Amino acid sequence: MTIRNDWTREEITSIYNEPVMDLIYQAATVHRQFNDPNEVQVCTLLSVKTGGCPEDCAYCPQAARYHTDVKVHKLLDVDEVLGKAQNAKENGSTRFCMGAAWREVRDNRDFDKVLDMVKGVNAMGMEVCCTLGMLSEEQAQKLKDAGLYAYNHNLDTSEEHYEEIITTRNYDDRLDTLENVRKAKISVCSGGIIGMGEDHGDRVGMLHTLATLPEHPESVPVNALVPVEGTPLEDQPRVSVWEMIRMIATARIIMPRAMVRLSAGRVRMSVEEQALCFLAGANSIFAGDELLTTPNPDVNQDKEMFQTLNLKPRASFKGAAAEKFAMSE
Ligand code: SAM
Ligand code: DTB
Ligand code: SF4
Repeated sequence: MTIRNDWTREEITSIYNEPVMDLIYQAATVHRQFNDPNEVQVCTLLSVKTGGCPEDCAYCPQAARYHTDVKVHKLLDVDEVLGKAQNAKENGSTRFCMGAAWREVRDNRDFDKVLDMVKGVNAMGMEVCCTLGMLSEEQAQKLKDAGLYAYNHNLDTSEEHYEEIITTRNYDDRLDTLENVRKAKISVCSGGIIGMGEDHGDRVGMLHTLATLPEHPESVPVNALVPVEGTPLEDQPRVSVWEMIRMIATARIIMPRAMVRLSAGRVRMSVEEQALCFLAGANSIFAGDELLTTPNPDVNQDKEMFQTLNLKPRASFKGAAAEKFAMSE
């Protein structure tokens, strides 16, 4: 099977709409051709700067304009972050992702601190990832020079639905940042959220944009909206697990080498439901009691799930990204 960047919307629509059993079977088959289906990467997230964000992303508890319970916090100290990274490593994580509630990176002392965090985590031998908002080509290069392995920047939804969710920036801004990340030879992590009032066509549209980029993202997070009180999307109904499965399976089939990450929303899923997501091609989770600001399953519950399903934690620097990008050291 070859890697294709010329998928049409129609092709993706017909995959997405396959009967569930056929869809899972096809995704599982593709998954096995490219990955060890019993391996799941364990990653840890840390919010290094929380809340007070000027953007208006309708899903986000960290936007300053919504009244949520998030505890606003300025940028953490480098030592504190490195301590948490060390903890994450000891708990089996092989990727550490630092998030900041910024619209964009600015060339200031906070950015210098983040560069130090990146250096420190890279020196621990973990894949280091950041999600800091929009980024220029020069800033991407600075992060690369500090040892950044991956950059997360989600498309979140389709281009058509984007303005229903965010008005303070547009889809092209997002795509420009992804291009800047690519140019700096940083591994690209980009996916989205379901359950924000989009229709099936929007989901297909987002997957189509990702799968027809000049190169597929090496990492595609699939999030289920975590509705947070105080945000415009607080009353959105919960998405069914079958919709998560359709997203994951379709992403797996059209971007076979990507890491497909079962991201936000696990806290409301049973082990059985998560197992179906792994069968459909998800091969990564975020572990730890919190994602950035919202709850995540208990670490011990996840350890038990790995035992029950005989899953092996996946090592760092493996797969499509590792072949393309320099490893740590
Ligand atoms: N400020 C940066 C940005 O927007 O790119 C980085 C941090 S932002 C919190 C990272 C991602 O978290 C968002 O793109 C979105 O996909 C996800 N996210 C935020 N709030 C969420 C929620 N309530 N449910 C699911 N995913 C969420
Ligand atoms: C992604 O797609 N999901 C993660 C990670 N990338 C940065 C973040 C999910 C955040 C969920 C809401 C919160 O905890 O604040
Ligand atoms: Fe800010 Fe990112 Fe939240 Fe949007 S998603 S409000 S940019 S922290």
